[in-house]
Amino acid sequence: MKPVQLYTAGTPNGQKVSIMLEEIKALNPSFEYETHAIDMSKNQQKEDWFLKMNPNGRIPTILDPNNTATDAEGFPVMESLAIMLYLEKKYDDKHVFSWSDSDPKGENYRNQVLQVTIFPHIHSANHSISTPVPRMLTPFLLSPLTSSSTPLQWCSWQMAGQGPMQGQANHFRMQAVGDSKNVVPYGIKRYHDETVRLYSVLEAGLEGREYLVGDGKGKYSLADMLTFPWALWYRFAGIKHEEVGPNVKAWIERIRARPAVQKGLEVPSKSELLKKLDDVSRQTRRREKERERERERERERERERERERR
Ligand SMILES: N[C@@H](CCC(=O)N[C@@H](CS)C(=O)NCC(=O)O)C(=O)O
Repeated sequence: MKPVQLYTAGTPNGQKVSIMLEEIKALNPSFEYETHAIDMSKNQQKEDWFLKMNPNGRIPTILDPNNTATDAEGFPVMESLAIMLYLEKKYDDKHVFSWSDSDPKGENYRNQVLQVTIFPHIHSANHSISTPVPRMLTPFLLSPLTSSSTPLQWCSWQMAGQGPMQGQANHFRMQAVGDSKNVVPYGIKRYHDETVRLYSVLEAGLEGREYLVGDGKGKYSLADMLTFPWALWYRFAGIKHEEVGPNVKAWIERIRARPAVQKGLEVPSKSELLKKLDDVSRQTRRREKERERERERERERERERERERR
């Protein structure tokens, strides 16, 4: 087997794919991949050689030299979800990170997938619509029939909701500030609030569960791999610690504990920003504990005063 070629940069979209490649490698030691770091500050993703593989000129992109059915050099895949579905089909044949197509109820699942998949696009296209996504998703999340469609639902939610919205929140906060005269407060607030709303959807989806999809507490799947890197970077988009619920935070830690995830996060290189985010998280946790201790001391003082009064 030849190594799959990965073209990436240290961003959440890139990390989705490097995490999946590391997970596949952990399953199958004969599987290999090679990384090509793309320097986005030099716009390498817009160079001709790159556009031949990915006409959209964005990372991540893979080229699979083991698949020469349509091109002797290999099969190029763009778009993180398409890449992950491709990798899953080709290199996770035991469906460790997904569910089998041979399920007799598969056609129903696919139909449900289509119903829900189209829906989130409405809200990214039309900002005047306030979407009842939790209500739409609830019957599917609760149904025991949906274990193979729910990964796609969550994947669509990620691709059409969390990724674009948090990406815009991030853009307005981190990149648009340089052109401050053009910054529109409405835009900043719009994307921030929408991202916070999406985190509440994620929080509800994780209620009583360890992973997004599957029976019982769920099974770690590509839906988690796809959603996790963005969730990990929430601070980068200006989402505050207290705007993210406890289920999401616990899920982030659970996934981050996986060795393949740790390796995948360091592709193409160790991120200084991620280290800074970690430091901020540690400081916040410390401050939260201090505040909790102070509240406990205040409660104790109150009890003491109550005793003295009696
Ligand atoms: N929907 C795409 C988004 C890819 C994307 O936005 N990539 C960004 C980095 S995270 C990029 O390549 N930006 C450079 C550019 O737009 O030129 C996916 O999921 O793969």
